[in-house]
Amino acid sequence: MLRKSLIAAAAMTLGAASLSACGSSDSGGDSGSGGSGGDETITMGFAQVGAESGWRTANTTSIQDTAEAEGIDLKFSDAQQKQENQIKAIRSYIQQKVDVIAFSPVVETGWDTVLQEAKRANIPVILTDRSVDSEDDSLYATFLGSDFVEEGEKAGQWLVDNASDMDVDGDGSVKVVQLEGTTGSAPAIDREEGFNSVIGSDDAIEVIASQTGDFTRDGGKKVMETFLSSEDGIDVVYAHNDDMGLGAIEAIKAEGLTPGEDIKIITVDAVKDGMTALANGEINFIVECNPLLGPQLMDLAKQVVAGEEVEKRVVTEETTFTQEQAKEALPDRQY
Ligand code: GZL
Ligand code: ZN
Repeated sequence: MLRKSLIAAAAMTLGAASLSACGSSDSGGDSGSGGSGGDETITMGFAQVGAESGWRTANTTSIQDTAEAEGIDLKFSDAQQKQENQIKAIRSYIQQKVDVIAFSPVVETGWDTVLQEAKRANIPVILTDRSVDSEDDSLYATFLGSDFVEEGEKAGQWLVDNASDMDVDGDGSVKVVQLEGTTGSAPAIDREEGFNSVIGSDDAIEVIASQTGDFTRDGGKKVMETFLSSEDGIDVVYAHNDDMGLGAIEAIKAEGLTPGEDIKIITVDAVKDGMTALANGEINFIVECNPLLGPQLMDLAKQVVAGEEVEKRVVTEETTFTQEQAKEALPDRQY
């Protein structure tokens, strides 16, 4: 469809330009990106993980709004956090001969077969948000998303830097319970790895229990209820996303304890509800994970469809928030 003619056009332009700077979109004439030169629009098939958290909702809104603003014809599916649904959606996009496929892999493994089908169909694939563990990186054009290991390191570093205030029960050790994200997902694996790599420098800090809450509020609440009845001396909760942290807050309050004081809470994402709890003192620290990937995704899609070279890895910019910083940032938060 559009892609083949654009690549042919790009090749002719490059040929005509012979040795001059190739591929740069300011080389005059039709840069080959969808929609600017030709009159056809780019069709993108996007297979989303689900709608499990505030982060995911903001991510979906960013993708849909940007596609509309950029005139990209977006086919969108919600997999309800099931890998088989994402694979079905990708196969349907291959059948429909879309120009480009993008998705956020719910877990890291099990993608090679369907990605090889896309490759055989000559349809480029962009990974967004989460990555795959495939050995063959020719199966996707680029991976746009956060560095989850770094997010875990930032959470761990704040805990180490503030350890003296974290032993709430004064028993000489900072006992942490961990609410893990979806089992097998890149953010869950990497946020645990990054966190452990930093807290290992302080013997007083130990993770006494860890279980998946599947990135949902209900999951976080149920697991925290279990921890509160089975573990003694919990000082800190480390939740892989705000939604599970907010669920933990409900469980902590139901025990008659004060979240943020009797039990300290560290989360990742910085969505509005998380930032509100942080500003109110119920959460102690949040590591941001930026969901607003729409603009970068659509730019990358145009370059990929036009046959231009793109970076294999595009890391999203993000920061961290203390309670004070949350109070300042909240009024301007987009999500
Ligand atoms: C991280 C993203 C995670 C969020 C969760 O980029 O994959 O999935 O941290 C979401 O809130 O459910
Ligand atoms: Zn303690």
